[in-house]
Amino acid sequence: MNRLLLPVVFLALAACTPTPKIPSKVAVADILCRPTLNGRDVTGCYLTLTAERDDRLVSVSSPAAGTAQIHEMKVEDGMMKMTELKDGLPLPAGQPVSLAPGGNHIMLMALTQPLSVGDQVSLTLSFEHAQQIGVRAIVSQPAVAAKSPDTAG
Ligand SMILES: [Cu+2]
Repeated sequence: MNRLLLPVVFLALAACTPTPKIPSKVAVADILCRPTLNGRDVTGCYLTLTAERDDRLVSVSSPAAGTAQIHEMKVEDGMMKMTELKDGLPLPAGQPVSLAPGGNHIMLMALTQPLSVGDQVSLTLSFEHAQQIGVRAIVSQPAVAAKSPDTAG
C-alpha cells in the first residue's frame, strides 16, 4: 500500500512549487551622466527605457554614489523644482520613456569622487517586474545642455 501512496505525495509537492516568473525585459539606451560641477558631489544621469510589458523603474543604485534617486522636474510657483518619484517611474509596455535634461532624471548624490567627461559610472536599475539591469554610463555633456546646470539634475 505504501508504494502506491508515494507517487501521489510527489505529485502534491510538485503542484506546490511556485510558478516561475514570466521574464520581462527592459531595453536601456542613450545613457549618460553629467560631469560634476566644481565642488559639487551631485549629478544627473539620463537614459531611455523601453519595457516589454507594463513595468516600473522602482530604484537605482550606484557604487559611485551614496544615494541615487529617481527625480522629476516640476514647476512650482514659477520655479523649476525637482522632487523624488517615491513610487518610481511608470514604464508603459513598448513605449520608450526618456529621462532627459529638463525632465525626469536619475540623481546621484554623495558621489565618492568628482566625475569628469569620459569617466564611467555603473548603475543598477531595479524594476517592479523585470530583472535588475546593470548598465554603465559614460560621463559626458548632454547634447541639449540645460542653461542652468545648477538647477538641472
Ligand atoms: Cu534631481
